[in-house]
Amino acid sequence: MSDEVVLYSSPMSRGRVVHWMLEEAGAPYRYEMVDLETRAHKDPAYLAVNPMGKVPAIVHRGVVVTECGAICAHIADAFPAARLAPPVGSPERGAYYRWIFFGATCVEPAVIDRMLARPEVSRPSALSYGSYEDAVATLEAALRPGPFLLGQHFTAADVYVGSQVGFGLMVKALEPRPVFQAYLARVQERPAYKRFMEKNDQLLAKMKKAG
Ligand SMILES: N[C@@H](CCC(=O)N[C@@H](CS)C(=O)NCC(=O)O)C(=O)O
Repeated sequence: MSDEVVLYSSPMSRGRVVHWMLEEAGAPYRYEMVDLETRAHKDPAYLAVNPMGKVPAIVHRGVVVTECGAICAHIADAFPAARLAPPVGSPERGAYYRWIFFGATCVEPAVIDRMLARPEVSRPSALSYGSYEDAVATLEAALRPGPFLLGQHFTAADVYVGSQVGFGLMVKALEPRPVFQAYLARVQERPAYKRFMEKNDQLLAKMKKAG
């Protein structure tokens, strides 16, 4: 079976996280454009891949994987030569899972709720992230020792959480605290990030020209 990863994505979407991850992993991949402007993500052909009608999704070794955090974790394991995940069962693996899941269940909803200025809820303790302030303070404390979430070793957790920090700062839903800015600058210096950005810009230009 081919080891090629098929990435269904759009250059202005969360699919950017997975595109960067594929470059970090050195994985063979094919980019399938799903144009959100033309609502291609709601076409029956794409809904057969991801019934949520959302990007990104990947198909790898015959299996569909959705959800950016899960995709990053899967790619790290499937392409171990890039050493983007600590060994299964190691103490570091626990921390690695912690920050990927924290990204998905705390950072992302806290940042999106703030960006959308969603009204306060009557029972914040029922929210997975509790309060925006607690989620952001916890993220800052996790990033402060540096250089990466797990210390010296860059992992898939940094691709995922680094992408969220980048998005949060861009839309001003995260305060530009020095810890966030320094971490973002560090992860964006990586050659794989630069390769991804260059390819993403080309895809964006191609999409605009076609549309
Ligand atoms: N939980 C998903 C979220 C994916 C998502 O919301 N993607 C957006 C683009 S950034 C989308 O496809 N939106 C189109 C829509 O919902 O109609 C993940 O982490 O991958």
